[in-house]
Amino acid sequence: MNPATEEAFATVAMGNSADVDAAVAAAKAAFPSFSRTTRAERLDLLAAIREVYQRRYDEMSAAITEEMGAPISLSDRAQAAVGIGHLDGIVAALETFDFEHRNAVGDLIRHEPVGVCGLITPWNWPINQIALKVIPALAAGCTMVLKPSELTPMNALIYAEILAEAGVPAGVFNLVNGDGPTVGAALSAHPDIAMVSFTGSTRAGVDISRAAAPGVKRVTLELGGKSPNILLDDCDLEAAVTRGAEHCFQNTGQSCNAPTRMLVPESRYEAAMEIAREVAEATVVDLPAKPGPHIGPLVSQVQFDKVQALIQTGIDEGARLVAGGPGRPEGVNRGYFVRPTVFGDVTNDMTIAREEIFGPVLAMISYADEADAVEIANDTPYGLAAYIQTGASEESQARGLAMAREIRAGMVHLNGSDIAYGSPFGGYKLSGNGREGGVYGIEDFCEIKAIST
Ligand code: TXE
Repeated sequence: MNPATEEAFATVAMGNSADVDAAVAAAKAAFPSFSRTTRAERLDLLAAIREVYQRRYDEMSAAITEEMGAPISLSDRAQAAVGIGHLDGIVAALETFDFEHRNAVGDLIRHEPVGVCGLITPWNWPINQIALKVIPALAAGCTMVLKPSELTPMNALIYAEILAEAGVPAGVFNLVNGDGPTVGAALSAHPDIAMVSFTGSTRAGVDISRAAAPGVKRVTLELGGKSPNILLDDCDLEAAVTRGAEHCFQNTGQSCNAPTRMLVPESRYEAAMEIAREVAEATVVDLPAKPGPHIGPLVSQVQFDKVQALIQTGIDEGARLVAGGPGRPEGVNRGYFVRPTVFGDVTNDMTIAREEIFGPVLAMISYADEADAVEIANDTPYGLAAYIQTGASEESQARGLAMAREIRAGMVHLNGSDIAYGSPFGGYKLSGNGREGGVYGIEDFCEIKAIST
């Protein structure tokens, strides 16, 4: 479905457990030979994938826009670009990855590919999440079965063609489309699958862990978030609020690491809400196919209903509606478009401060002092990302860094900086386990063997 028009534009077959069995059998048959390939052979393979991906870049970008509604400029600049960025991060890690060494006590320590992997991915940054699993699995020497989100199968089909064209040997990579309860559940429980790597909701992550438990499979999970964005009292308020609100609205709020809770010192709270209101009202909501910096629709009716319900809950629980609100933007009567929304007077116990909304909804919370800010930031069941905005002085930046060490989250971004490709991506608490990207991503797909001689 195209979420901007609510019309189907393609038909894709839904797989079933027999398809999973066939795909797993192919991956199992390919494992002995692929797991013995050399580092150099796998580097060549990744280079070939990069080249074909570059060639089909525009097709990838257009597919993501059509099936999940990201504006084409975001797909070009980010959604499709991360497919190459993560590949480069993994290639750099693979070049020097420590597959075998003798340790300090004289034993031989080997990293070996874990086996046949089940990869289950969501729809919000679809090729990002596929690349973050397929590329390190290949780098480690694993074979695999991918089940992409049933909402975004097209980019995954293009990716499968790219891998085939690049020369990935038959059976190494397999794709089965289908839904979670059928194909996802069959992969999670399959006796010939050694590891499941999942990105998606915490609910599905828990189901997958349960299904995988009897087989004692390795399960890595990248789940939801409710990331705090702490503005210190000496930051440039205009710049920090603008950047924070825009980031929260980016991809229509459908990012696991979105800075959804803005923590503002009491003395600057009213001013910050006014700036956020201006940003929300200046944020254009428009068709994904149009070029420009606007935001597009949510991915589906289900997500639309969820976001609408949570906006209403915010109002019902007494938060102050600063901008936006329920319903579609004025004049829009089809597509899963929602209004960029800002809530003030939010307390951290409100539903909109605790649950992942996955829409363009910013919750603004005031704090008394730094200790209070850290406490509120950490008072969440999630722990994926956090953001800290400081003043320009060295002292202020040092204060930000000291605060970063106190935050229980997998990634902390100071002053708008980004985690580089190759650094670990993942979370604490209900945000998951394991780390994707770079050397950590390859390690996740390896068993470790000690050989005493
Ligand atoms: O996710 P699901 P949904 C969060 C976000 C969003 C909510 C629901 O808050 O509003 O989850 O989104 C597969 N066994 N995130 O319902 O169901 C499913 O087919 C095996 C955060 O779309 O988790 C798809 O491939 N697999 C997140 C994938 O899981 C199962 C990104 C994701 O779908 C399964 C997406 C099962 N029992 C949503 N049930 C992030 N971390 O970025 C579902 N799936």
